[in-house]
Amino acid sequence: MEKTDIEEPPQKKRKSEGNFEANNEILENGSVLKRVKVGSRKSQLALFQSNFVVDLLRKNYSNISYDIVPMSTTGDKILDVALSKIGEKSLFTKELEVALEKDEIHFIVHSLKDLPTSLPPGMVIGAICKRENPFDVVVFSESSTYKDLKELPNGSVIGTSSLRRIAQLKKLYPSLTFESVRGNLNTRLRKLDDDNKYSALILAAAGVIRLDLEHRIGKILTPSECMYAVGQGALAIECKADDLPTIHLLSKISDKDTTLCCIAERAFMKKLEGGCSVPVAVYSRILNEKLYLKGGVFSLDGSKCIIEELSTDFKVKSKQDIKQQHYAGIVAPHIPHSLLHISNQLGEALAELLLEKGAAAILQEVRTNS
Ligand code: DPM
Repeated sequence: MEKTDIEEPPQKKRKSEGNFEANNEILENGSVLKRVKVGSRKSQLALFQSNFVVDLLRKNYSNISYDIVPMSTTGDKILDVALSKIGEKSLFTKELEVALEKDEIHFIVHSLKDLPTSLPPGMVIGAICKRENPFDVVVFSESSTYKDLKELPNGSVIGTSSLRRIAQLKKLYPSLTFESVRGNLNTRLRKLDDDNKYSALILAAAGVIRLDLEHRIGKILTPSECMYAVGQGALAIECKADDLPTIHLLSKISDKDTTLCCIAERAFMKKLEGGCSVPVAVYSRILNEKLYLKGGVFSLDGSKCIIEELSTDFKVKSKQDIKQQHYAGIVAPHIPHSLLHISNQLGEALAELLLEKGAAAILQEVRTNS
């Protein structure tokens, strides 16, 4: 049976896939990438994450040598102000991206949730690795005997500067007080254990687990208590859009399901025009070839919220001619383009649904008041 042009949109895109194939051969010979430089923030977590990615790459390309180049960023330097008050979008990324632009490094390893949905011109997310536990957790002070937020006495102070966490938890636990706590993970834990000020911290499980502090997790928050930040728990690797050898190298360590979930989450965020400092939260998963995305927008005290869920079937083939090259900054030449497209559409559709229900007014109010 002959297939029509319209039923076979992926053919068109194969052209660029062909280029990636060609680069594979060059790469296997080691003639293009012999020495790979990896830009990283200097924090313990960032260095762990960069080393984690290098270890994954080494398993696939053992003949390449890898150097990690640590750098300080604006976000690392300003420690006394809550993140939502600083108001610059690429706080933790700018200095690293300048080095990437100048070809001083091949790529940067980021926590995906710290990457804005619009990257600087010429930059893309070349791969997203398999997601660590995406949920938030409660960490109690070392001397605490409490096991859940609901047990804490009225007025207990919870350390977090995330508007997303505060909004969702204030709604559930109006008697708790939330205060900003900055610094890297170990500094925060020291403040929790030594200061007597905080009863508990809310942290991303992923960071706690990566630093081998899993034993400090008091409780994992379920999505009905606190949905997570867009991209939370996933590592993203940023590189130049035209650096095909690096994009090919990275495709070996990309995780398909994580990439599709994160495309949906980021498309949702992008359409809502949310940034890392607005109370927008998600929960996504892939089950039986279906992608589910739940998303919420909250007022600062959580008293107003809009939460909806949509799903999409990966078995239904998209018949559209897909021209898009990246989705909220993400490229994935090794994943069928129709799947990337469907995931992106799901995120946008969910954002549109929330906007229809009044999300814009809530976000506007948050921006005026925070
Ligand atoms: C972003 C937020 C926070 C980080 C806001 C949010 C938390 C700030 C705070 C966008 N980035 O989540 O609503 O608690 O004061 C950050 C962490 C990780 C990456 C630490 C954490 C590790 C987990 C990961 C900070 N960025 O959230 O506990 O890689 O996803």
